[in-house]
Amino acid sequence: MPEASANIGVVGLAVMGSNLARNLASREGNTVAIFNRSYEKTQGVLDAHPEAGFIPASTYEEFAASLQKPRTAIIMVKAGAGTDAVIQALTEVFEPGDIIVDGGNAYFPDTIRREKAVRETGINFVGAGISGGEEGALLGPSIMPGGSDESWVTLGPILKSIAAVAEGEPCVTHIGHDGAGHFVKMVHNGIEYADMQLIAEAYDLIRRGTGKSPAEIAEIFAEWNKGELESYLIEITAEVLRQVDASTGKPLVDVILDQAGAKGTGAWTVQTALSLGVPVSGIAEATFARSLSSHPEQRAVAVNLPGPDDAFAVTDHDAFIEDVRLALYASKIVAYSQGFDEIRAGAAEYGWNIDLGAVSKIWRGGCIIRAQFLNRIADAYAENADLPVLMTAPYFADAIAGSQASWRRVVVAAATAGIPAPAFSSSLSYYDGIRADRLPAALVQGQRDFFGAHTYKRIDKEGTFHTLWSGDRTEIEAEDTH
Ligand code: NBP
Repeated sequence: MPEASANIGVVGLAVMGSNLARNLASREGNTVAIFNRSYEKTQGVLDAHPEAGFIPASTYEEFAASLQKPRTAIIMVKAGAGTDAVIQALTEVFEPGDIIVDGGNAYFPDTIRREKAVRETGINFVGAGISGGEEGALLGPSIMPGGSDESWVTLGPILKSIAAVAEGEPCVTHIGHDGAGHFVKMVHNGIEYADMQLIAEAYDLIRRGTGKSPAEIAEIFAEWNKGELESYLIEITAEVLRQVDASTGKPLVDVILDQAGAKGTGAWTVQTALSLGVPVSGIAEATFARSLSSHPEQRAVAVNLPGPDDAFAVTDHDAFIEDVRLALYASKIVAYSQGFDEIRAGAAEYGWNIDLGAVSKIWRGGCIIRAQFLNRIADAYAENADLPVLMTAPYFADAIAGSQASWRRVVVAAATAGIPAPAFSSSLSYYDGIRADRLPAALVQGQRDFFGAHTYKRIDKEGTFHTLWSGDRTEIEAEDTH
């Protein structure tokens, strides 16, 4: 058995695990034990990175023996059955007080279940969302750990040592207990879906409205990246649009099949929001837009459906592009506002004490949605930690006030031209809905009472009421039994 000389271990040495292990090994004070189900991968990582000083293990027993107590291991394997298999194996060789971290993309209810089961053995289980992909894992990701306060004491310094740093602060914070970290990572991904869809709609509108080439639009995005939209996603959009396909000489974006894939975190965000009753319409539309794109058999039969007669002709290109920029900014504010709303609702439902300002700060570096903009969110929550609607914070309310005329023009232009802009238009509808003094929900309540005696409340007196629709149509006070 090896000497217990590693302070941290990594299980699972595919792309994410091997990069995370190298990141850990590169930080002072860390000695990293590594294990992979099939030993070839372990050998491959050892051979490729002798400088890392890894301590390899070929069995779970050897792996446990190589770790100092409390033993701390980060699992980076395929989410699902693989994660359960590794947890089972580790609980057999670890002891009470040790810490098992799942750094994969687990669905948060699984993390809640696993934490509960592992806790019974006296071992700590931490579900940690890790964002930033391959490069983030190697150079510094944004990390969203859940789990117990006890495990954070040991884990905190290790995770801080490998996380991205934004404005001098490590992009990691203890999000909350059990599944809180994976919940927040899930919503992060949902916001990412919305942000990407909004950018894609902006590109499409500019291209079809002005006839500019992808390379020209890349320059517009590069310019936008110097202002309030500055973000990793805007930056890489310019790179993607600039790319020329080597085999055809065409813009790469024109030869990529227009069917967007998804690994499911957007769907989880929307499903969870539906269960919590939180309207994350921007994230939902972005998720559905990917689904719509990925049904070629439907698109093939629908392609001949009529659109508007007139061609889309924008006369003032510069003014239109500025309108699209502002529409993108306003819609983005809505998407983030909705995402934070979901985190707030999740925290209330599951009893997590989540600091929303801290969440926005750890997303400033390392992750896919990293952006300047997140500082403004942190400011908003610093001002009022219980802000019920993020976009009502003065900075965002002013930003929308300055954008809304453009936003409305863009949504009108898209609808008139027959160009799909589901995220732009649903964000605007959400904005108009949430700010409405009165909504037609009153009529919906009337309809519900008519066909199902679901009852309604009145604006002018307490109580629950039902109208005798099939009788003399008088109103009676009623208990809501439905
Ligand atoms: P994969 O998701 O491709 O998983 C491959 C790894 O899982 C290999 O090490 C494999 O071992 C191991 N594994 C499997 Br499959 N079943 C196992 C089992 N029953 N017991 C033990 N090990 C098992 O790796 P990845 O792409 O590096 O991703 C790792 C995690 O990180 C995933 O949860 C993924 O969702 C997440 N991820 C996150 C990001 C991000 O940006 N945060 C990006 C990509 C992935 P083997 O070599 O023996 O087959």
